[in-house]
Amino acid sequence: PAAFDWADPLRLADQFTEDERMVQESARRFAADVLAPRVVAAYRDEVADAALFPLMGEMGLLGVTIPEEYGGLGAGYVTYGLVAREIERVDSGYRSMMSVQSSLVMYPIHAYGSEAQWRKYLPGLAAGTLIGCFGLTEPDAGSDPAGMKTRATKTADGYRLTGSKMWISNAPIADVFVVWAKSEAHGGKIRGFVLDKGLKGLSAPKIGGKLSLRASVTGEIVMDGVEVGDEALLPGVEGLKGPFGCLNRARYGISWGAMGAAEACWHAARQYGLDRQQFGRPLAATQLFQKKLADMQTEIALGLQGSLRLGRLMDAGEMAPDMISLMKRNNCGKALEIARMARDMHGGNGISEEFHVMRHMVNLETVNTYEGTHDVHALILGRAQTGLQAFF
Ligand code: TGC
Ligand code: FAD
Repeated sequence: PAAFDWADPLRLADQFTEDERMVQESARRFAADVLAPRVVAAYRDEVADAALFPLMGEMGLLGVTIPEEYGGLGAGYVTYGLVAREIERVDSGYRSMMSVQSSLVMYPIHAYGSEAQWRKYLPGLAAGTLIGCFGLTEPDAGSDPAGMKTRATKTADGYRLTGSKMWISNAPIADVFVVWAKSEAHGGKIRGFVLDKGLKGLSAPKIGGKLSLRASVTGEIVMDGVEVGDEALLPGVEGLKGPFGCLNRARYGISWGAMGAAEACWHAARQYGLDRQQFGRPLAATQLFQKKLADMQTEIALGLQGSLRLGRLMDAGEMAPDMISLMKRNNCGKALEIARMARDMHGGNGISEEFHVMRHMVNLETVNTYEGTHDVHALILGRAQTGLQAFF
């Protein structure tokens, strides 16, 4: 029989191309050399370091799927997933910074934008000299974004935007704001706009007091009659399928990222169990400890294999959004359970920042909630298999 690699039980790595492996390796090195040494302090002090964007850009980690002509890597969705996995192995907040920039800002500008918008924004976003954010959620419209109140009214040569967005990753440090609003000139349909920092009436105050995702900054976007020209409109899409088209990519990346965080917790718990002696033997020699490790290994191996299958389908142009709900929901839920288990297996040390598992655990509470909560994705899957709408 073939050898069994406990860390890669189903030989996931055999299924990547040489190019995919190379990008994964450079993302892993970047995460270990640049992100890991700063994460404990960044999390403790709640500092989102804007200087990380140009460093990620230099490594080619921003806009992995965007064509090279606009500064991207021109690679596929499996490569993008592997980058998310490696970054989130260190911290979900760092993956958030990367995935908002790539899937929620560069993707809509590329997929729905004009050539002028591509040229104006994509190279800077890919280099990380521009930071982007994505405003869909509002104080009174979270799981139900169709209930948004933000309005765009037509002016002589553009639009006036009024409303506020809530819980927006990167907003306080953003240069570029992709925001979604109901546009009166388009029959009240949802349209996307790209706003530049510094516009009159536009502000992005930081949301303080977060106990999760503290290495990534989150803010509001306040639009108090912000006036923009016609060229700020994203011309290529109308309706909720605009923001959802972006969310499909980000949710898919999160399915890989959450598994990266789960792997970090699993490996830490295994090592801790081998090192720590109680009752005269390693914790890892006990049946309960081994059962937990087996559960972690199994869920992670299956989760990664599912994300890989989904990535291959996306690269082949054969993805259905419900597949993404299945993988985002399951991998986030399993990662959260694994992180909680790893925290427990570390005993008292598990609550210390030095051991990382509790930081992953509280981060994953956010990851399980944003981009569609665990239950909202259950309702999407329930609707897909019964044909019955259970949202209201
Ligand atoms: P519904 O009737 O289902 O759909 C309305 C229109 O949208 C289209 N659509 C999609 N298109 C592409 N991909 C998808 N996944 C799509 N889902 C829906 C649909 O075809 C329809 O189009 P049309 O042309 O027929 O009008 O809409 P609904 O209002 O019933 O939606 C319900 C629900 C629950 C599915 C949906 O609203 C939902 O997914 N809610 C969750 C909201 C969410 O995910 N918010 C995320 C905010 S961004 C964020 O969290 C970023 S954090 C990032 C980070 O820091 O990493
Ligand atoms: P609610 O929708 O009020 O949900 C509360 C609870 O009710 C949940 O358990 C939910 O599952 C449940 N629920 C809701 N509807 C139903 C139903 N019909 N049936 C049964 N149960 C239901 N948004 C952005 O637009 N851009 C960002 O960059 C962004 N970044 C974020 C960063 C962080 C740190 C966080 C915490 C959030 C971020 N979000 C962002 C917002 C995020 O997408 C929302 O928090 C999420 O979609 C849930 O919305 P809500 O918080 O309003 O919760």
